[in-house]
Amino acid sequence: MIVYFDPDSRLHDPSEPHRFGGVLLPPAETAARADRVLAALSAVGGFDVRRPEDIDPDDLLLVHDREYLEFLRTAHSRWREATGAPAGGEAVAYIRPLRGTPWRRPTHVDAQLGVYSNDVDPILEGTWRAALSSAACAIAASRAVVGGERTAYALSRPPGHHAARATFGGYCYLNNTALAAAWLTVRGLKVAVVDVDAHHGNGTQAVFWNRGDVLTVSIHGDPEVHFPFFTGFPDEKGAGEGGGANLNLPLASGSTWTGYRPALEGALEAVAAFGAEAVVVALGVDTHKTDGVLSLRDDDYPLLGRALRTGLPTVVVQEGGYGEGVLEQAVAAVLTALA
Ligand code: Q9C
Ligand code: ZN
Repeated sequence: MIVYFDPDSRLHDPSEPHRFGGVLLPPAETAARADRVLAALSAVGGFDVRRPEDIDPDDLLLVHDREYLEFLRTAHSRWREATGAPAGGEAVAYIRPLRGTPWRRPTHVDAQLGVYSNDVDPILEGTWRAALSSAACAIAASRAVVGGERTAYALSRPPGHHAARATFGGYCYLNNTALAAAWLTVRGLKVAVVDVDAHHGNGTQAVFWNRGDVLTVSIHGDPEVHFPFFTGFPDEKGAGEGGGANLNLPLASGSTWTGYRPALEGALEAVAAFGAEAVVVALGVDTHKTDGVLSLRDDDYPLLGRALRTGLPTVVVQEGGYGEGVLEQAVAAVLTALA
C-alpha cells in the first residue's frame, strides 16, 4: 500500500501543557506520533512511503474559506509582532465573541484567534506549513486512488476532522478528510466518508452538511460525555440537498467491539445504500481503551480493517490515536487487514 508522509509535518510539535481536569497535561498530538506510525509500518513491511507533491492552493478552497486560510498562514508572525512573543511561542485564544449580541470583525490577532478557533489549540511558527503538508498527503492519496490504486494511506498530522470551513480545534487546522472527499467529488465520484475516530467528525459534518454528493458517517463515543459535545447525535441528518446524507452513530462510553461491530455494519450498509463510488476512511484509532472514550482492544483492529474492505476505491486518512505503543500497532493492523 502507498503511504503518503511529509516531513514538514514535524514543524507542528506543540509542547505547552493545557489544563484538563484540574491538572496540566502535555500535548497528546505531537510530531512523534507520525514517527511511531512510520516505524511500525516499516517493521510490518509492504508499505511504500512517499512524499506528496505540494498541495495546489486552490484545492484548499474546496473546503476552507479564503480569509481563514490567510489567517492560518499569517497568524503566528502577526501574533509575534503584536505581542513581542518569541519565535518558539505558542499562540492560543483567550477571548471569544459574546454570543447573542452583534460583534465587530476584529483586526487584532488575539481576537481573531478566538474567532477562528473553538478550542485551546495553539498556532506555532510551523503550524501552517505542517497543516499544508498534512493536507497534501490526503490529496496525494486521493490522486493515487483515482489513478487506479485500490487503497492509499495518508499519514496526515496534524489531524483534520474537527476543522470546519473557518474554524480550528480538536488538534485540527485543515480538514484533510474533507479535502480528500471534496477532491474526489471534483473527479465526478459520489463519496462516502466513514469516520471511525472515537470523537464525532464535527468539522467534516459541517463542511458537507448541505451537500448531497458526500455521505458523512461518524461512529464515536457518546457526545453527551465526550468531546466535541455539541454535535454527533443521531438526529443530525444534514439539510437541503444534504438532507439524509449525514449519519451519526454514537456509542455508549466504554463500548467494546460487541457494541462497535453493529454500528460499523450499519455505517457500511449506509455507504452501499448511498451508492458511493469511493470511500474516505477517517482513521482515528483513539477508540482503543487506552485513550479513554471507547474500549476497543488490540485484536479488534484487524477486524476493523477487514470490515472496511468494501471493494470501493478507498483513501485512508489518519485522524486521532495517541496511546504509546497502541496507536502505531492499531494503525498497522487496520492497514494490513485492509490491504
Ligand atoms: N483530556 C482528535 O482525536 N480533548 N481530536 C482534550 C484532553 C481534545 C481529539 C482533552 C480531543 C480532540 C483528532
Ligand atoms: Zn479523536
